[in-house]
Amino acid sequence: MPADTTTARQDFYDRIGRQNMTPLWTSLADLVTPEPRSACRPASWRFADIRAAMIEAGGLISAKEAERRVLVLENPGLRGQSKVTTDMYAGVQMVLPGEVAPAHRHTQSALRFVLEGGGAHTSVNGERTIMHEGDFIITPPMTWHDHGNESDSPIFWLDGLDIPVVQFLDASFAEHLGEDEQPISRPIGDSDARFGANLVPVDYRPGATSPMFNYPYARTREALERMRRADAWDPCHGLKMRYSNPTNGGHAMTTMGTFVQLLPQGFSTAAYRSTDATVFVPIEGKGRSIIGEDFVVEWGQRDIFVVPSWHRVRHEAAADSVLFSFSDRPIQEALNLFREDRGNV
Ligand code: 1HN
Repeated sequence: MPADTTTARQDFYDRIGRQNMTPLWTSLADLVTPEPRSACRPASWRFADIRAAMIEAGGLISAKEAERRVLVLENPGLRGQSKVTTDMYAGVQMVLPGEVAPAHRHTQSALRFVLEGGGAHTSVNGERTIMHEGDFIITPPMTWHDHGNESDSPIFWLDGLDIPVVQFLDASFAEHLGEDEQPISRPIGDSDARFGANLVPVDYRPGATSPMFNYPYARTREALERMRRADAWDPCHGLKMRYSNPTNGGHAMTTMGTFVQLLPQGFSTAAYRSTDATVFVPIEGKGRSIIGEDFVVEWGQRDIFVVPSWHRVRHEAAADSVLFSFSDRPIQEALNLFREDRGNV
């Protein structure tokens, strides 16, 4: 290209730039890529490291002063943005015996996955539930929620929120109740009684999110154990289940998909990739996962790792293992953007 053309173009770009215009032809190839191209990287955290840092944080600030004492898990490719993937947030929260995390509500949806401890409670929209290891608990948009720990040991859980999605949409609203605890209007176990027995109140009409808010691990684990007898292993997933809204069969929440899978000892999954970047947490077992070309995670119980969009993953279970995971899959499905590649198995 002649030097005068280059100069003329640059001069043009500079002039239109002052009018808030820019040429498409210089950036088109980066805007519309033939495959997902993400700044999100494969990543992993050892629970032992998170736990030690959390105990240290416990000596520096109370749950109440912090409002939520959480260590944010930041994707190494997205530092400074409070993102575990491009559009999802994750953190680990600790509540010490006797502490409370005061009541508030916001438009962001939250999930909790209990990593260690038990006997603490969380209250959501007027109902309290007791948290046990492996329980999956949801906090739908604008539901009041507060946490407290009456047990004699610290409790740790994984928080997953759709913060980057809500941020992108400029749709964040939040309120403090001004009390540590919200008023409780229903007994413990009420939503489980109404919606957890293949029954619904006669005039109930399904809403956007699940009316079940605690999916106890004891029941999840039992279901997986009973299913393994059918010996119907999926080459890519082992035995993988999706947490559902029992009233309409959809995802438990509108923005975050949540899954649990059993990989028996010695099982190696076939390579699989999908467009939903996924956060995994083994709650039982040990093994390793190979992400993309060469990222290897040796994982044990409660470790956390990230598989970015369209990166192949293979899991190898060295012991019977149960993996919880979450992603933005409901959003991608709703927008007809979800894609997966099972490598023909
Ligand atoms: C939140 O409300 C909780 O309620 C945890 O436990 C983490 C991160 C960002 C914004 C709100 C909770 C959060 C959060």
